[in-house]
Order: sequence, then structure tokens, then C-alpha cells
Amino acid sequence: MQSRIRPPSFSGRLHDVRTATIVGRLLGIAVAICFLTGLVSHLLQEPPGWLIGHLPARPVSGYRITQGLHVISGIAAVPLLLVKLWTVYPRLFEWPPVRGVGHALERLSIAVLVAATILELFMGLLNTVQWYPWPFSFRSVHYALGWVIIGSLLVHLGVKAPQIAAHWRRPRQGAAPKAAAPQGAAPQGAATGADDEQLVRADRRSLLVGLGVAVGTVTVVTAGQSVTPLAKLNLLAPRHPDNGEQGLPVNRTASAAGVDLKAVRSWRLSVGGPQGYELTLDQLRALPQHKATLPIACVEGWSKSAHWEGVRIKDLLERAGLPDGARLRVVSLQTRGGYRVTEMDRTYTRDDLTLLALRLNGEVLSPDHGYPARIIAPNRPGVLQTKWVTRLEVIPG
Ligand SMILES: Nc1nc2c(c(=O)[nH]1)N[C@H]1C(S)=C(S)[C@@H](COP(=O)(O)O)O[C@H]1N2
Ligand SMILES: [Mo]
Repeated sequence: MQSRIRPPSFSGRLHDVRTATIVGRLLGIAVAICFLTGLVSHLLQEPPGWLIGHLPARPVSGYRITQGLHVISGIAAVPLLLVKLWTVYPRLFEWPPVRGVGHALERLSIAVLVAATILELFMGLLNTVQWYPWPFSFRSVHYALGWVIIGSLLVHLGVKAPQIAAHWRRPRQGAAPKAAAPQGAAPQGAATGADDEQLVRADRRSLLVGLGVAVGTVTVVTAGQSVTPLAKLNLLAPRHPDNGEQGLPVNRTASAAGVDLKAVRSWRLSVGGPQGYELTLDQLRALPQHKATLPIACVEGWSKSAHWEGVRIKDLLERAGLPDGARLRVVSLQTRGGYRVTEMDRTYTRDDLTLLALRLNGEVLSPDHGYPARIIAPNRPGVLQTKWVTRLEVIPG
């Protein structure tokens, strides 16, 4: 008996494997950059045991670059993904929908890949505007999805390897026109001759130019949040480097962090160690002061370099009887929120550039930048540059 259901037919010229391969290649580059830079961010924020003691404090702006690239490649992936999905969507209506176990697994891996990628990019975009409407932890879900995407992408590339290889290069002029046949489409819509092949090439070029313009536009209007020369064009990204007091944007204000101004008045710095001690702000100001020019590079995508001045963490630890530095727990005056306590690896505490900063761009730190004292260290995510520091505890081991 003949089936009454007929698959739809697609006559668009660009639902072909060559276009899918070209766009897929660009999307693959964006996803690879995004994944690797995301991995760097994760390792710096939550180092696994084997990395503790080895986190690199150089280059000083390393995290500014990797996290800038993470957000730029993630944003570029949005138009790339939309065009890639548009190119291949006739495949979603393939008939029959399942042709066996292997085929079913292949389709399932694509469903996982597409769903995870859409969710990942959407979550990341909301994160760049500091919106966390999720009942779950952004960081662990974003990280886990990254692995789901890479896993299903590898399956996808494995399955498609023969087609990718066959369409990686531009077909020779006048070569078999079947390269231009729409995937899974009815033959009546397919290009059939050399003239059609010319048309396909012209259409494809227009599509890629349009895609290039889209990627270029979203990049240029957002990259200024981390690439200072582009700051003037930074129309859409939420953080403009020129915003914020003392020449630096503020991520969380003192009042949002629940920092009590009364607690600030009776502030003391306490330092743990074999000869632990406490200092008043005046005593801290009387210690040798050092300067460092280091960026705040926020995980949410903005970054900006600034001039800092304060006491070296190394000197504070030496005074506490820890001449070789130590792994530290940095405790702030903050009463609520995720970053009131952070940890600092030895490679930072030993570094000459790691300061308990008291001044920013030539002025005493403002309350929102962490008055009376904050951490600034090279090659670190902004979330770990703890403000309103009141205690440095030594983590044993
Ligand atoms: N105690 C404390 N320190 C903190 C934060 C926080 O919420 N609490 N936010 C961090 C984040 S996410 C960033 S990006 C930087 C921003 O520093 P700034 O506001 O001085 O520019 O501070 C970090 N230090
Ligand atoms: Mo941040």
C-alpha cells in the first residue's frame, strides 16, 4: 500500500552539502575557540588538584585575551549557527525519518548537538548582560554543556567525515553538478546543469558575504567591551569601558554586596601564618607600596586595564613567617553573594605583581572598587580579584 504522507520538497539552491561544509567549517572554528577559552576560564577559576601550585601568572593579560575571545567567538557563533541550521533544515524532514539503528543514533546526536548549542549560546549571552534567571548554577551547567557539545560534535564530524572530505574543496569548474543537489530534496528542485552550477556559486557567495557582514557587525558592536580600540563602536555590549568611577566599570557595588560601611570604619587586615598579625589601614599604608598595571577581566566579557598601588601579598606573607608564599583563602567584608571568599594559588601569592591594592588610577579605592583594600593579581578572572578584603587565611598543604 502506498503511503499517503509525502515528504516536503525543498527547491532552495543552498541547502547543499558544499554550503553546509563551508558554514560548518566557520562554525567549527568559532566553537573550537569558544570551547578552549572556556576551558581556560574554568581551570583558572576552579583548578583541579593537579593544577594547584601550577596556575600560570603570565602573561599578565592572558585571561583578558582568552575571555575576550570566548565572548567574541560565542557571539559570532550565533549568526553562524542560524545560517548552518537554515542550510541543513531540509534534512530534518528526511523521509523515512529513521532508516535503522545507526541512522537513529546519528539523528539523536544531531538533536543533542543542536539543542545543547542553542542553550549554551543563549545562557552565555544572558550571562554577558549579568542576567542569571536560572534555578541552577550557571557555571556548572555551562561547563557541562560545553562537554556535551564537544562530544556530540565529534560524533557528528565522524559520521559526516566522507561528505565533509568530498566537499571540503571547491569543485572544479564544470565538475559533476550533483554537488549542488539539495540534501534530502526531491529531484525536481535540484540544479541540473553547468549554468545552474554558476547560479549556485553566485547565490552561495551572496549568502557568505551576508553571513560575513552579520558576524562582523555583531563582533564590532560588542568586542569594544574588551578590545579598547573598538570601545567607541561598543553599541550593544552592556559594559562600556568608559563607564564606572575611577576609570573602571563596577561589577557589583558595595551596597549590592551588602558591605556594611560601619564594618569598614573598624576595619583591620588580619593575616594568618606562623606569626599571624593584624594591621590598621594606616599601618598598611606605612608599609612599602608598589605599583602594577593590570586589567580587570570579567568572566562576563568586559575588561579594562588600570594602575594599581598597594602592598605586595608576598611581603605580607613574609612578615607572617611565610617567606615562600602560601596558598591563600581571601575573605572579604561582604555578607552575601558568591565571591565573598576566594582562593589564591601559590604562583600568585609569590608574584611581585600581586597586590593588596589600596589605590586605583592615582586615587584611594572608592567603596565600589573595594575600599579599603582589594586583591589585584596578574592573569586572573575578575571574579577572583576580591574587593573589601579583611582576612588572608593560609590553606594548609
Ligand atoms: N568581595 C567581592 N569581590 C569581587 C566581586 C564580588 O562580588 N565580591 N566581584 C568580582 C567581579 S565579578 C569582578 S569582574 C571584579 C570587578 O571589579 P571592579 O568592580 O573594581 O571593576 O571584582 C570582583 N571582586
Ligand atoms: Mo566579573
